[in-house]
Formats: sequence, C-alpha cells, structure tokens
Amino acid sequence: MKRRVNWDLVRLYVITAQEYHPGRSVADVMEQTLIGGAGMLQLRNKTGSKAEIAEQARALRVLTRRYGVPFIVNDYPDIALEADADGVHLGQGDTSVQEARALLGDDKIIGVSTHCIEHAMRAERDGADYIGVGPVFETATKPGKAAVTTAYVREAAKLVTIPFVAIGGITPHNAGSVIAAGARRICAVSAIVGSADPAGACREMLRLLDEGDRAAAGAERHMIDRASVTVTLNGNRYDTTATNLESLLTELGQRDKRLVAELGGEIVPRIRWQDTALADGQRIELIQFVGGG
Ligand code: TZP
Ligand code: MG
Repeated sequence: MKRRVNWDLVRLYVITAQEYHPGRSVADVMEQTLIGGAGMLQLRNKTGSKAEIAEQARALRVLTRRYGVPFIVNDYPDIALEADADGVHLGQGDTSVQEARALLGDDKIIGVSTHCIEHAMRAERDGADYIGVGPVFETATKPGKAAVTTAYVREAAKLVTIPFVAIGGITPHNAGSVIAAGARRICAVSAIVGSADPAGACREMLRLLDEGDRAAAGAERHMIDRASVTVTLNGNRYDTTATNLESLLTELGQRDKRLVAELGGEIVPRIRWQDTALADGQRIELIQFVGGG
C-alpha cells in the first residue's frame, strides 16, 4: 500500500520535545501518549546530532509500530528513510516537497508547516500529504513566531483539501476554540509531553475533538432539518430554509412592509421576529395593514 494513512484515526498528533520532561525518557513519554490515544507521532529534535536523532528515530519506529501508529521524522528525509519512518515533516525553510519526494518516493508521507493560506495552497500543489496550520497561538515551543490565530484555521477548514492539523499553543483550555474554527485534528507538544500525565492529556484532547464532532453533526442535522421546514402561510403550504420569522419575511420580500405576523394565532411583535424560530407545521398569518399612521 502506498503512503496511505487512515486519517480518520489521526485526531491527535503528538510531537516530541525532550526539554519538557526532564528526567523522563522520550520513549516512556511517547508510549504514554500512545496509551492515551495519540494517532500520529513525530520526532522533533532541534539540538541533537544526526546520529542521536537517527537512534531516537529507530527506537520510536519500533514503538509506534507496536501501536500501529504512523511515525514522522521532522526535518530529515534521510533519517526518515533510514529508520523506515512513515514520512517526514518539512518547514517553510526546509528541503522542498519535490526534493523530499524524489528521495522518499511515493510510499512516504510528506507534511509541511504552513503559516498562511498561500503556503497551504502551494503545499497542496507540490504534493504534500498533510499540512500543519499554525502556530495558532504564540508558543514557547516555537518562540518569536507570530500567532496565525483561529482565523487561519477557519480559512484552512474552508479551502484546504488535504488533511490539516492545527498546531501551536493548543491546550485543553483553548482547544475548543480551535475545533470550533473547523479543526478536526490537533497537534500538540508542550500540553501533552509537558504534562505530568501525558496519557490523560491525550484523552482530554480527544474528548474535546469528539465533542466538536458531535456539535458539527448537530449543526449539520439542524441544516438538513431547516431545509425541510414546511409551514402554513396564509393558508398555503410553504417550504422554507428560513430559521426564524425575520428571515422568512426577508425571503418573502415582505420585511419592510407594514405587516402583522401571527404565529399559531398569537401576534408576534416585530421586535421578536428575529428570535422567533420557525418549526415544521407552524401556521403563520401575515396581515397587511393599510393606511393609518
Ligand atoms: N510548529 C508550529 S507551532 C509548533 C510547531 C512545531 C510548536 C507547537 O508546540 P506547542 O508546545 O504545542 O505549542
Ligand atoms: Mg523544519
């Protein structure tokens, strides 16, 4: 099978950072994240020698294989290849996707860090398999890098067609806002590997992602329901996607007319139109009044 990851299983992507867990080994902390449900792991080591990084890569390859989780090496396509990792992750200033692809072939995953939608579009065109979207918030893990905010997450959710992970300063306290902006996958470093309980931190992130899924499914159901609302309007059946009386009147081009709206026999004052929800089967009477002042 070619570099295919089951992205449905990748909700939480965890990256190593030894400096956040002095006294505990990378293997131990990363195994805890796998126990907690991390769906993808990355080795990121900005200070070690290539020999050290290659050794860590080999150890994490064995560990991730035991848990059936994809494993990515940051920065070094050659180490990824040598350790038989599933792929490599590249920053904007690293080797190009094309060069990494030439070395790794089609069987490996290539991820790219992006900080704006132009980066994202380029990564897609270049054949990246996934992108990182961030840093969403400022973070000590990548000091001096401006936050892209949830505005970029929202843009990515609309426009990016390959899987993306939101990254940068994400913790269980702010993950809700990132998920609400449209992220289905989160990547985190300090909030997970810097936690005294990495497995618990993973479970909490996954719980928030599940909660986001349920909210999104609810919103979708709501939209489907909305599409099929049928009301009786002045005695006639009328199908509408309007969600409230105000939008119904706008849809009918009647909003600015001198009207009285009656819903189920009760007059609804104009000030309440906006928050009067429409429901299937409601009877609405619109009565024009003329003259007077
Ligand atoms: N790329 C963008 S932000 C970041 C990387 C590697 C660091 C994220 O770390 P943390 O600790 O989750 O903020
Ligand atoms: Mg890099």
